[in-house]
Amino acid sequence: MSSIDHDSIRQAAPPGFDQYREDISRGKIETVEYFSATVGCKRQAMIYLPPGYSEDLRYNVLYLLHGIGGDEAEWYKHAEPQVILDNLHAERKLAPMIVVLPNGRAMTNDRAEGNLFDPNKLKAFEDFESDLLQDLIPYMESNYSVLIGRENRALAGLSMGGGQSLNIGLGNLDRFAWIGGFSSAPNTKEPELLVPNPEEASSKLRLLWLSCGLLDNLKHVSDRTHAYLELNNVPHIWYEESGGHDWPVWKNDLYHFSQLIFR
Ligand code: FER
Repeated sequence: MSSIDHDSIRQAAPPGFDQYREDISRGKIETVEYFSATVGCKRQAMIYLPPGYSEDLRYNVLYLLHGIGGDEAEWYKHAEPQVILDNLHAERKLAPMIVVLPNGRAMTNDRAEGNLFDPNKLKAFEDFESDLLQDLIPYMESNYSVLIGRENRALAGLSMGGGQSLNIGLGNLDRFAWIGGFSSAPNTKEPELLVPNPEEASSKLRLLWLSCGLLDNLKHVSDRTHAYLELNNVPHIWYEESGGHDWPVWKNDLYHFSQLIFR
């Protein structure tokens, strides 16, 4: 983390970062189904394969999580991550990586409908830990050409997915070395529970990213996490950005976070 230039990261992505460009190589987006023993049914995830994806190589994997109002297609529908990532690959700014967009609501009906704050639905965001670790990651590792070390796995997400990424990632540092919380929601554990052993976390993390829009009503969650990390000397990127609880912020986060991982 010490070699990172924080000030150059904490700037808005350059104009055009999310605009479709002609004449560049493109990745592929596909939807897969995997059996979840956690939930007891088939579940869906979307997958971005980078330009030139080849079974002859092995790839890092970023698991990128959605918010309370979304599902596995939320990032795709609102942020066109494949455009941002294709552009970055064209500029040679990304390490080879597959990006997986899971459905973080681990329950039989995992659609974002009805009362999104229903206790069963909130619990499903917690149950996703088992779905991710026991079902989806093994599915990816047996069906795609992926690297399987902790340094080859990143976990990030927005809002509920930011809370999930911090909770699951920091709770499983043997599985993830690169972790990002974008505008993390109140499902984020209290700092003392999130990082009970600051020294261990500091030595294992390759990147811990915390960001939030200055106009976001949930910013107190990120503030509290950042304050604890600061106090306990856990290296992390802290990025207070313009904007609210909204897509321009999360697209900007994806632009920056994706360039920092697997380095
Ligand atoms: C809450 C407010 C917002 C909460 C979750 C959210 C679990 C999630 C917002 C989002 O994902 O966009 O009190 O509690």
